[in-house]
Amino acid sequence: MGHYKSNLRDLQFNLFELLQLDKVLESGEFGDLDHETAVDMLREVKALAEGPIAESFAEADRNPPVFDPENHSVTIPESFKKSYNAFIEGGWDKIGIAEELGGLPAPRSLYWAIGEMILGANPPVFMYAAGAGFSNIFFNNGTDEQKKWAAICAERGWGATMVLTEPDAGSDVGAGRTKAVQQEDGSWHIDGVKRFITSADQDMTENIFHLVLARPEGAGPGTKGLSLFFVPKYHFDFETGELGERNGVFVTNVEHKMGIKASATCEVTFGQHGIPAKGWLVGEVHKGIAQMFEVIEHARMMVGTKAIATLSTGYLNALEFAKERVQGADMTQMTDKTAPRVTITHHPDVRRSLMTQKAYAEGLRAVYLYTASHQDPVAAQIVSGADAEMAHRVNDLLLPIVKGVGSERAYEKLTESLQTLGGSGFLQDYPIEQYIRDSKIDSLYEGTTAIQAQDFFFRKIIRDKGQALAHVAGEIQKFIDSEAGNGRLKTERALLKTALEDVQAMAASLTNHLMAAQENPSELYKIGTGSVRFLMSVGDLLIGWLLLRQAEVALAALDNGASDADKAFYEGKIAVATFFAKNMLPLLTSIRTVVENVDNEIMELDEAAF
Ligand code: ST9
Ligand code: FAD
Repeated sequence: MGHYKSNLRDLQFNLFELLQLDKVLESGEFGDLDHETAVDMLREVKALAEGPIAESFAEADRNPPVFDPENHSVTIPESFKKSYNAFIEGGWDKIGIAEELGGLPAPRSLYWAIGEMILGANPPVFMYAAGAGFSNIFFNNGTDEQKKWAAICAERGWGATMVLTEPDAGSDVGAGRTKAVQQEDGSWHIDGVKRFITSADQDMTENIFHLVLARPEGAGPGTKGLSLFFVPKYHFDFETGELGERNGVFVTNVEHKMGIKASATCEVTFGQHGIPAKGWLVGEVHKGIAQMFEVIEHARMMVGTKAIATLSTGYLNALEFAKERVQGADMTQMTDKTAPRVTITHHPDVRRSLMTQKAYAEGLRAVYLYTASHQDPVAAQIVSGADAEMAHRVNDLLLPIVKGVGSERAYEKLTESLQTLGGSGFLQDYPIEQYIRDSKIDSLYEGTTAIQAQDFFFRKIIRDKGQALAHVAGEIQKFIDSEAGNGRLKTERALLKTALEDVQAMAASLTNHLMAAQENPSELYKIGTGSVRFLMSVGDLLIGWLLLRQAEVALAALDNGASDADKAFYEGKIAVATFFAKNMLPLLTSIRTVVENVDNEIMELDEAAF
């Protein structure tokens, strides 16, 4: 048995019992795709993920890709190539991609459920295989001519990258200095050095195309002055796809990292090795940052799902260990030295820890799948009554939660998974130390948590005039006011009500600072100080709400006579929702107090005092 433990039962529960995927499929929006096919796909991916995809997880971590500085090339370990090929040969990289590119349209919730299992088993497989997804975005944004190139990229299975970051332009993408100079033939020469570029070289695909942000000569400052360019590693015949000369884009370093070592993180130099780095303006329009954000939105969803997937397998590994490890006596017999020794699942603190891990793993899974349901208008209508415009807004609102809260909570709770194993958790004999190393990146790339928190407040709430937030809060309020659970979830609904009020008070408090900032700009600092706490609090509110909705479904299933095989699953759903409501939601009241009392003392403090 490999390291990866999927949770197909919970995925199916979310998709079919909570989010009504059957109704979405019956809408006809996704052609012939029906319940049986969707379930078959999930089962097949589970087997693939737990088998060949997971197989190289540890091996490629211990023997990561090798960089050859002379040839500017990266060699991927053979073990990893097998995992990658297993994914590609199954055609899984084409799920959710336009039919014109050889794809199979699928609901986003199903797409991300499949993604979760691959990302939990071996995240870099999903990342290297993102070429088809990138082709899809290039296809959507390209000129008619470029759409043909996108089809070639997808058909020939080329790798792809997103190229934003520079040594002096990380969070502040608009500080990028890489420039673009237009040529007489309509192409552009790109000149500059980018760093930290994922998958910028590998020896698994015949070509790689880079989507690069660069500043055309004379363009203005900041992100709005950036344009998006298509820059292939090898030139190719635009009609046949046949490869031509090497383009002047070279990998000039590969980083040594804490985790996701199988994923090559590269410095990429454009146009500085005697050959121009030729690029083409995507869509022939200078809308670089908006176009790149189409990629970023998918990538943020991917990062959050990756983190959540890792927490889930971390929890299930910890659970398996805990059920077998015998240590100490039952607490009620702690003074009797002859008392029988018990498995550690008998100890209250181990149970507290396991239930915490379960709550965040399953709660965050519900959050990302609820978000994914708002990426298809037809699904959003069924799930929350949102029309197409509101669905878009809700997805925008929830992306920083999936990414920011998913990554922070997963990393934090994975330390609980490791703790469950005691000293053994610290060893490489078990996967959890690698899970922790591999998941730390999730709160960093694709916008750090601070950036997610600011995006959430300023763009997703204030700029949206609170519309999406009000829609989601309305759904939560409906649940609070309902008779969900037939009287059996009363205490929990009361706790949820307080949590909603706490979060609304935090939002009001931050909004007051924003208004006060018109008079006194330093009031903005208070938003900066409180925004991550606010983001995390909204995350807990959503987790609490969705777990309780799951408990409602579980109670009904038990009332209707669930099978023996399902009984424990449903009981677990009720228990975890109650646990979260009683143990986590009340903490929001104290965070509310902290947020409401944020002052500027730390901003006024001399740096020397830190
Ligand atoms: C990275 C990659 O870290 C790591 C992993 C790579 C793995 C690759 C594999 C990926 C697989 C997944 C993809 C597969 C695809 C599947 C497809 C399947 C079909 N939402 O606020 P302003 C835009 S990469 C949307 O003034 P500043 C908007 O156009 C590096 N758009 O910002 C806006 O204009 P307007 C990642 C947004 O102050 C304009 O930007 N690096 C959003 O100029 C300006 O907005 C980062 O993420 C949004 N939320 O710049 C950088 N926000 O307002 C993090 C902005 O008119 N830093 N726009 O609409 C930030 O995000 C900064 O806040 C900043 C600030 C750069 C946006
Ligand atoms: P900085 O921006 O310097 O941030 C440092 C600290 O300051 C952080 O804690 C941050 O939260 C904080 N901070 C910065 N600005 C603000 C602010 N305005 N308000 C509050 N806090 C702030 N980039 C790509 O373009 N393509 C890739 O494929 C890619 N892959 C990556 C893979 C890996 C393994 C890594 C490590 C990075 C990758 N990146 C990629 C870059 C990644 O997106 C950046 O590292 C990230 O955006 C943060 O930028 P930075 O590292 O320069 O940190």
